[in-house]
Amino acid sequence: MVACMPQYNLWKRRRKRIDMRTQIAIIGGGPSGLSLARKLSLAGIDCRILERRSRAHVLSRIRAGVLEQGTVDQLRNADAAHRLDRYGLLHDGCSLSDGKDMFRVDFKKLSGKSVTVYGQTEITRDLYDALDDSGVAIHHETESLEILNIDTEVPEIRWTEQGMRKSLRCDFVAGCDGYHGPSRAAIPTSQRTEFNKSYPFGWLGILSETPPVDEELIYVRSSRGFALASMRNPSLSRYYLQVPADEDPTEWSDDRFWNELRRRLPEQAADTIVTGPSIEKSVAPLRSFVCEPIQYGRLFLCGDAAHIVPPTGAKGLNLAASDVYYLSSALIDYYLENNWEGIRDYSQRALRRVWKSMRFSWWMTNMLHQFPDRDPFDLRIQDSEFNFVRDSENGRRAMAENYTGLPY
Ligand code: RFL
Ligand code: PHB
Repeated sequence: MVACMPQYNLWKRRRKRIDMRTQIAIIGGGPSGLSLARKLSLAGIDCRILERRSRAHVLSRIRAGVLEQGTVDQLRNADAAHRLDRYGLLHDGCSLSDGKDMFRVDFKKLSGKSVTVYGQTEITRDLYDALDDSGVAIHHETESLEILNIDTEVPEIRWTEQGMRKSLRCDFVAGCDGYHGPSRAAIPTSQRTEFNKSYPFGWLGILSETPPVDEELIYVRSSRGFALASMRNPSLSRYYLQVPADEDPTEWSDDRFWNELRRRLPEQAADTIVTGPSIEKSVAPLRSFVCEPIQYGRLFLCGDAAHIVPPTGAKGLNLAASDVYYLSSALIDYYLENNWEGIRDYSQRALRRVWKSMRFSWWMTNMLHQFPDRDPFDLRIQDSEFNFVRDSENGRRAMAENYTGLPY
């Protein structure tokens, strides 16, 4: 028995759980989780972030590029927009093309607002730097995360980190863990409804260290499929092509990509393409998805954990920012003013705005892509939708108002 003791103590030490306490446990260190943490910490509310991946991995994900004015304002309020203000590109409009002709939608003139082109990777980096300054704890490479007791006053998160078991008790849980994270599944299936639409295609995207084809974005509805010419900065281009949903990106050499892009862009843009090696190439599926409600007990979902839009309207990250606005305001009102109203109504308030962007992204996607199963009637309607935007100032105004962001 005595001989067994050291081994028993070692086992006990290994099995021992490290217990922690915070006000808000934030699951997921993407844009939603990081910006929520920043806003809460500035208001003096204690929080911790639990992120499944390493910081380097999170920072290497190339995703969104277009920010609504409201998103920029949120980042400024969070004192995390110094680099954005310096390097972000203000765009007062964008162009639409049918593959031959091109017309401009003047956001500034039609809606009084602009958008800012600034990569999600940069936003994430800025938020990490800001959080380092405010001393918020971020646990990386968390494994086997479990969300417990969300319908009680003391929810608990358990996980493993570097082989150690950890537990975090909290007042509230923010599920900011993206579409595939565990938060949404913690709401019992009987208590949530999921609305789903998938599209029979994906986007093949590349990033290339070449100057963009134009000063503004060009969305193209070509007979060969949709194409988008976007950018990150004056010497970094981002291009997308509509491809079948199950397309293998390794089937696309750089030359094949550039040739296809040239065939889809209108001539005036195709002639100015500067090609070069791609530094990233991947296929993203397109999906519209909403979970209702996005709160249950003391758990609140934010961003992609709650909803997904196809990227055509550039709304995903912007919706994450509006969810964070509603949730951070609700939590701040609760802790600072003892006011429960925002917490009670979070799902309803956030989803009212989500559904409007859901409609816009679905509408842009429908207007600009080639659908394999469309009949001649559908095709004429699609033509008319595009022609209405081209020919009617009110059509373009509606697009400008939605694209630059509806009010919170
Ligand atoms: P994220 O970015 O998916 O972050 C979720 C985080 O949670 C972590 N996680 C976990 N952590 C702990 N435990 C677990 N078990 C976990 N499971 C997951 C993940 O590792 C991750 O770090 O969600 P978030 O924060 O809600 O942010 C949403 C945005 O990333 C997304 O909406 C946008 O990228 C969408 N999007 C665009 N949005 C725009 O507003 N404008 C655009 O121009 C735009 N372009 C795009 C896009 C998305 C794209 N793809 C790849 C889907 C273009 C593309 C191609
Ligand atoms: C991007 O630059 O990645 C981008 C821009 C506009 C979109 C989608 C993606 O609609």
